[in-house]
Amino acid sequence: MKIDLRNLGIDPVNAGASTGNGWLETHGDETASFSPIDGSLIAKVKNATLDDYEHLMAKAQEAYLKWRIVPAPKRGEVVRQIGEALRKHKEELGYLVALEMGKIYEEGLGEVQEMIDICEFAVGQSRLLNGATMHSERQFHRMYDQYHPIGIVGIITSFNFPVAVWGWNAMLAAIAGDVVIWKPSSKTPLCAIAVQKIISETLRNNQVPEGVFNMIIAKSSVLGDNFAGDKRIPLVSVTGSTEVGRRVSAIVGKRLGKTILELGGNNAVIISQHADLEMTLQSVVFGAVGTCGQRCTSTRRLIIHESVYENVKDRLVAAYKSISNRIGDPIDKETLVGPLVDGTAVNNFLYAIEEVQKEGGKLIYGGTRLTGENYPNGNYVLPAVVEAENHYKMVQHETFAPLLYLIKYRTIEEAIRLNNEVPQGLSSCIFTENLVEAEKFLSETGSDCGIANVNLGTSGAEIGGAFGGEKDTGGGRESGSDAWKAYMRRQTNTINFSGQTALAQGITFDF
Ligand code: UN1
Repeated sequence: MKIDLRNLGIDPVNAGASTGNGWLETHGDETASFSPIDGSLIAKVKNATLDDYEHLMAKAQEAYLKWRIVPAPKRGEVVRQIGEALRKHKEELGYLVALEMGKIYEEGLGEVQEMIDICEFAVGQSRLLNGATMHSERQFHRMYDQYHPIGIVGIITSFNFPVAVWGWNAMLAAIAGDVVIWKPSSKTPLCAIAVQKIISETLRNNQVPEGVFNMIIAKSSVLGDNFAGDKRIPLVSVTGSTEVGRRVSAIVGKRLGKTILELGGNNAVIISQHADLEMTLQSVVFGAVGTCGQRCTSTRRLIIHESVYENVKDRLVAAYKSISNRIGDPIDKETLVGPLVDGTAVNNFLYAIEEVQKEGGKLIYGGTRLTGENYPNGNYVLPAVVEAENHYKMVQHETFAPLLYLIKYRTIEEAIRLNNEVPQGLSSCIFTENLVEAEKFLSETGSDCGIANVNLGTSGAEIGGAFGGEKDTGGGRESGSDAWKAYMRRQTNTINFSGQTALAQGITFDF
């Protein structure tokens, strides 16, 4: 399969900033985007400069004044049409995601589907930006709370979900009446450009002001800390490593801005002696090697009951062997595991395997770089399985690659403790048919993660739930449930229609 990227509006050299329908003639140097599949050049981008950013910011500020007074359901209608436009371009955009990021085409399609889903969710939400009404303690007073737009939302996205993460943030921000400035990962700029091109017709048809949906590609040395520090941006949403999140959060926190942080995970699956092992194995393999282990929700640790440990281990290694000939070009329909995003990711994978062995870990499968004509540029690896202990330094660390640790447990309490004894707290699950174990895992003494599942894997969350996690994962929530509230400012209103002054708490203050 080959799709002509001109269908997505990708030219050999592309401007690096857009205010929605319009594109800036960016003035920076050129960056080339190479495919992790074979290292070939896909296209180039002319980076934005600080002047370009200021121009875009002015547009965003102007647009906000107009967009915030468009009725929310009308904003929802625009989002509905954006969803339609994405649906029309699903195959092409899914293909570009695979080409530029390296995930398999099927997962590229899944990612675009997540965007379509969040559009539909946001359309409904646009009629449900509800506050509560409260009973006042004072006679003939009324109290309620309401949600207003917050202003400009900065969205910093990561390479691994180069389009969907923008969708979760931008669609909720848009129905909330906010305007967005999207700074995509420098590893996947073309995906961002394609998304902007896809939505531009909808924006034009609906006379959406220029500056509601902004996108800017700039080097971090040009737009990095200063972006986080920009007081004109009340909310910054960051998806990335814990290290990046910590840095951005400190800068935004210093100016008392708001953040939504969606950072690293170190996700475990507890496999109980009461699990349906067939089903467990299928979920575990997808969770660990899917997206070549580059989801923040990827399964990194298996916490296995000692009585089924050897059985699970054998079946797992057999499963890994059986997919070893399905590693390769992610565009090929037969492929299950594509390349890692770049050479640095491969080196991090190899380093972690070396280090964990020094700590006492036992490599029982994979862990090597694949070479040969099917693996053109050195980004392909054989997913690894390592027997380890939870407290090892490498096990505590998130390696963004298909590296799975096996850990043994005896009691459910021990399993839960191991699940929680890592710095991160994103996703977790237990496979068990035993109700008591499942409930323990979900209770206040259970998993400390933002996501806790029973009998399904750590990755592949639906958009309808709030997505995010605790501890080093950053505490933010995106996507479904009531995550929309983060994109709005909340106001409590009390109205006195008594014709008299009445102080709360019964205080008298006569003069
Ligand atoms: C991420 O890896 O940053 O739950 C997000 C999942 C996807 C999102 C992953 N829906 O795996």
